[in-house]
Amino acid sequence: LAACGQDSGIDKDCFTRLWKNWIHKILHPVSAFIVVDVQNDFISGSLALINCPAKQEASAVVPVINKLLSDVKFNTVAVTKDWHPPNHCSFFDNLSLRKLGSSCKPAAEVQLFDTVTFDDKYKCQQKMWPRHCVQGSWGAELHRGLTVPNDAVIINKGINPDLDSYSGFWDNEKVSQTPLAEKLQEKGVTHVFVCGIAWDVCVGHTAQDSLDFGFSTALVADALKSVDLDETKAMSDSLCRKGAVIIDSSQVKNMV
Ligand code: VGL
Ligand code: ZN
Repeated sequence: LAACGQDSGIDKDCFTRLWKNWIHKILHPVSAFIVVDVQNDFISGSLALINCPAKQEASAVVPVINKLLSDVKFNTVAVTKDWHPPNHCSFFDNLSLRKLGSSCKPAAEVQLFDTVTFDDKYKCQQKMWPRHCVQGSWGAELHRGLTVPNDAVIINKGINPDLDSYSGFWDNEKVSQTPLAEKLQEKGVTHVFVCGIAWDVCVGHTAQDSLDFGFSTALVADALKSVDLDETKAMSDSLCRKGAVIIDSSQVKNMV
């Protein structure tokens, strides 16, 4: 086919584009593995999932992810990190730095894990989390047992002090994008496999945006841990309605 492309009189760049954008995609899935927020704070730090309603041991995702990284030849591996500045709007202990929206209860009555709105230019809803994943802190480091490939694309998110970013692609208000979509598109990725922490928060929102960008999207069930099981059910139902599939890590190899 490549030879035919050169001799057929079709312009070479045109043929290369045709190949990359259509023929190769039809013949071959191009896979990306997105590992979401496998960071100390969610595993044994300030926002450890074991202390959240679902009481899940988040470190259990690490060996499952490592096995996939060694057994499966993904075209691209991306690793996201929640990477907040100290004055981030999602931190409950920063509440006094901001003005609450008029429909909110008084600041003195707001509690950890409540949702508030700020009287700022975004006016978006924000859940109050404990201080977590502060840039450069131990809690923001990836779990030491995770084997991150040398060529992994590292995506830092939640950097804007005034906006949270659950997805690895976009902030919560879709004001700005991380480089993730561009990196995947550049490599011709067709199929995305998502895993990590937390299923019902950052993993779910990442999968959602992956679908919106047009990638076939699978969630690797045994490499996911949740904050809350009701929220996980709602997230999972919503993603499945949009075409996501939920698979077991043992199935990944046959889909790449
Ligand atoms: C996350 C809560 C706050 C997550 C990030 O990675 O799921 N959850 N920030
Ligand atoms: Zn966060």
